[in-house]
Parts: sequence; structure tokens; C-alpha cells
Amino acid sequence: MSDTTQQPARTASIERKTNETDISIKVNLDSKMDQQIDIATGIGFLDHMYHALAKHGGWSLTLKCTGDLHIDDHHTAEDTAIALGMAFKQALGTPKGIKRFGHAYCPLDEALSRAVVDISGRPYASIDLGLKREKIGDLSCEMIPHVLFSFATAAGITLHVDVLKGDNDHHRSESAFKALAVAIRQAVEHTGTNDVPSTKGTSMKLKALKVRPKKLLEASPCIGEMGAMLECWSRSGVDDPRCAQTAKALATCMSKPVKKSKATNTINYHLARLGKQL
Ligand SMILES: [Mn+2]
Repeated sequence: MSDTTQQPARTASIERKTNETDISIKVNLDSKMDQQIDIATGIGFLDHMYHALAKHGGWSLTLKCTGDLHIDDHHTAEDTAIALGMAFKQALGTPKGIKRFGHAYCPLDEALSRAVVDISGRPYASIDLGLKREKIGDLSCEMIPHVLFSFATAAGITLHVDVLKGDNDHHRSESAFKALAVAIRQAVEHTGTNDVPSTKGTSMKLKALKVRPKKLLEASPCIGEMGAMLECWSRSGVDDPRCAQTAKALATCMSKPVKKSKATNTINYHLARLGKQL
């Protein structure tokens, strides 16, 4: 179903310079076969985390930062995450024809993390890593959830990352970044359509077909149910041809000057067919 061969690679370059950090990023979200990863933030463990994100996300990533590490790691960690989020957002462009939702569990020995993402344009982050050490290498543990938060905010995505198990903070953190990588990889995967996977998209589609969910509901609860199913499929982000078929069937039923009972019969027929397929 997914066909990436005809899609151009999604790439971006970002330069971000402030009094605190000077960052350059090049990212290619579609270099699964030929990944080139070159990361130098000046903080070894942060490099290690970004490397895991790029590697398991299927990205090529060049990320260079010269930051005020003579002060501490804060600005470098935060600003690289913001810049990476910006680069990700820019590379993705209008999120058309992607799965939108992604989730993954990744273990690293005893540690286990779960990441759930929604390429939603709604920046939100709920991060619980449960790290106990003050630092891992030269990266403060308090900065690790902040990196994920900053990335999600700049990328405009909804992100939930939880470390579910693990004794070793290096393992806990690394498994979290790996889970995030795999979840994002899934969410940005092409569906082979050009749809924006949102109910807004469905509403527009229904509108184009002159089908109004409220009118449907008035016509028959059964027809209303079908409208609700359309919304459900769309919300699930699943690329489902039944969505378009159903919308068309509805439009046909509604546009024909037929008796309500006849329209309902047709809808019932379609519902029964769909019910078998579900
Ligand atoms: Mn490691």
C-alpha cells in the first residue's frame, strides 16, 4: 500500500544562531537505505541520543552546534532540540498522505519505553522518563525530557513518551529515543494517497460531495451511523479506500430524489457489506 518510490525525499536545512548557540542542521527523513549521520553538539550523550533518533527514524542527519558549554549544557540541549524540531517540520511540509499516528515500544536490555506520536500540528508533550541520576556523561538528566518537549513543540507534534521499566538511566533514556524514532518513522510513512488524515479533511470531502453529516443524521440514524464511521476511519489515520467509497455511496443516496425508505435500504446494504469487512 505504501509507495515511497515516487515521492521526493523530504529534506530540510536549518541555520539557527543566537547569543547562546550556533546550530546548523541538515535532515533527510527518507534515507533508509543510505543513512549518513554526523552529529557534534559538544555533549557526547546528547550526540548519542540524536544518533539513535536518526538511525532508527531512518533519517540522514547532520547536526552541528557550537554552544555556551562554559556555562552549562542547558542552551545547547534545548536549542538543538528546537532546531531539530524546526528542521523536521520543514522537511515534512504539509503533512499530506502520511499515516499521521505512530507508536512504538523499544527495549534496551532491562529498560522499556513507549512513544506515541501524532503529527497533528498541535504541539504537546507528555514525557515521563523517571531518570534518577543527576547526569549521564555531560548531559543533565533534567535536560533529557526537556529535549523531547522542545523537539515536540518546535515540530508541532503531539508526543507522549514514557519509560515503563529499567534500572539503568543510560538504558532508560536510549530506549526512549529509540521508541520515539520508530514511532515517528511509522507516523511519517506515506500512505500512497494525498489525503490530510484528519476529520477536517473528511468534512471537506463530505462537503465536496454535498453530504452533510447533520442532514444524514436527520434522514436516518442508520445513515448518521455511516457518517460517524467515516469520521472514525478518518480519525484513525488509516488509509482506507472504504472511506471514499462510503462517502460516494452516501452522496449518491442523498442526491437521488428517492424515498427515504429506499435510501435507507441502500445504506443498510452498504453497512452490511462494510460490517462484514470490518
Ligand atoms: Mn548507549
